[in-house]
Amino acid sequence: MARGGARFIVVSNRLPFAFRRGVDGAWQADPGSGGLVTALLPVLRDRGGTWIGWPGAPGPAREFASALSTAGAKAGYALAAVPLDEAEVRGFYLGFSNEIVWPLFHDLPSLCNFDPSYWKTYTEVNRKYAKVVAPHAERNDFVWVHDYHLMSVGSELRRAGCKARLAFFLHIPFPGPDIFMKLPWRKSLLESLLQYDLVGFQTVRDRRNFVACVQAVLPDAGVEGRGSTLTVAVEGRRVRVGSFPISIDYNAFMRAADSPPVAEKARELHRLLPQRKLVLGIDRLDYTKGIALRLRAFELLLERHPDVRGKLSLLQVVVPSREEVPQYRAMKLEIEQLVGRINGAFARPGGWVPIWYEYRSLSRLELLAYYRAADIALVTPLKDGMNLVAKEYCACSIEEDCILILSEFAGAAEQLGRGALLVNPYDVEGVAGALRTAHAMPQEERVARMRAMRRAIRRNDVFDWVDGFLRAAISRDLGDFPAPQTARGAAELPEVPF
Ligand code: GDG
Repeated sequence: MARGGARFIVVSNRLPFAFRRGVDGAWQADPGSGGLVTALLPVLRDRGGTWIGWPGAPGPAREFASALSTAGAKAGYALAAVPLDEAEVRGFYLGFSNEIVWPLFHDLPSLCNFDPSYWKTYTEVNRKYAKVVAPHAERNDFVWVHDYHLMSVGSELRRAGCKARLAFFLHIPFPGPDIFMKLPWRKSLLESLLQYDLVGFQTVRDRRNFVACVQAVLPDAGVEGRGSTLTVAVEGRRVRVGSFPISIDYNAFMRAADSPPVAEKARELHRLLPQRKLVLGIDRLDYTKGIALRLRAFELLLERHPDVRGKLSLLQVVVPSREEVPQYRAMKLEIEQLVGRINGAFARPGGWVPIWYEYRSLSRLELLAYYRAADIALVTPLKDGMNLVAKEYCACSIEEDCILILSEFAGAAEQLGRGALLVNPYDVEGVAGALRTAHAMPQEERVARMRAMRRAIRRNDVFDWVDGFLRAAISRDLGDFPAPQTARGAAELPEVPF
């Protein structure tokens, strides 16, 4: 039951439900199970909150109304849909979000398609989200907007006269000025972000980059304060800017990894790999993940160090994504050619196969069993906001003797850098060297490193992340909203099914 007072409104590109048509042709909603939903659920329920987003399928809002109210009643908070037509999905989602912001913010400006029509549609669609949000958001309410698709929702809400408290969190990195200045709409975008009361980033580096861009583009803006949360003073307003590294539901992952079905599946994998160490890579098919470079590093390891042949196998899972885009199809082909080349050079009939490659999405049970079975995780994105796979792997390493090889350009490196073997993903010799070090690392060192990482994640899990963000949002005269620590109550809620 909702308590009185300020309401909590979450806005994200997609609603946290998967919509599918039932046998009668009507939409049905299946709940998502990510850490973000789990962490926000207690606050949403406690405050009588609303989650607003695109259902992820074309169609007018009325078509989703019944599925949304049934799903909302079960979930314990309200849902509201922002319907998008195909042209909007093309310009706003596939276009501006994925062809401009995604590559630019991951430091790959040469992959950007700065089509001016994308910016126009992005602004219009952000206005559309704001129109759905506005009737739900009154003066003391708290609106938390998520991610790069929706950077202008705050300014559109202000333009519509919204007086609610507005906060924004960016899940991907924020680039430095050298890269950001290439964006033709850099000033408008920064001005939009500065309409929020709080702007949150994954890492101190992202926050620094943002402040440097503000200073470069808006010389009249003043920056005050020190420590983790700064204040940008602009046009008489004060905007808090902080870093809030996202995390996982550590206890839920640890418990699930310890469950009999996961343990059995992990044992099954080991039976298939007697006397061998398993190196795991799990990535969505994307150019930011550095999959081809990682395969080259593995190849180099096998070429230069014959002693590891037959002793290490790489299990590389690539989760299908955006196969309709030619660039992604080409990337898939490159990965598959490399796997073929490496296995062709080193595999022997009836014996060891260097790379096991799977192009599919794993079930939750398989994912956890792979985490549990792997001796070494190879997480080498070229750039990543955080990278939850790295944290989930550590949480599932319940024997505490596994090794994480982690890109120094993943946000997770800021918290896990003391335990992980940090690598530059562009340096194939360095990655091959880290694999060799991992292969030879004594048990004592493995345990010490893994314990340090598990401690860091346990002490800052996803509930702490929600608390920290809300605390920063309310620490300045933000009245009665909402009691931080409520999120930790999630431990008493039914577990999200794996
Ligand atoms: C953004 C930012 C940031 C992966 N493969 C399978 C599977 N997964 C799950 C993992 C993990 C998630 O997907 C991927 O984690 P990311 O951290 O890459 O999250 P994204 O939402 O893709 O990315 C990123 C994040 O937001 C959070 O702020 O860390 O930097 O890009 O949870 O477990 N799950 C299943 N099968 C798979 O095959 N079931």
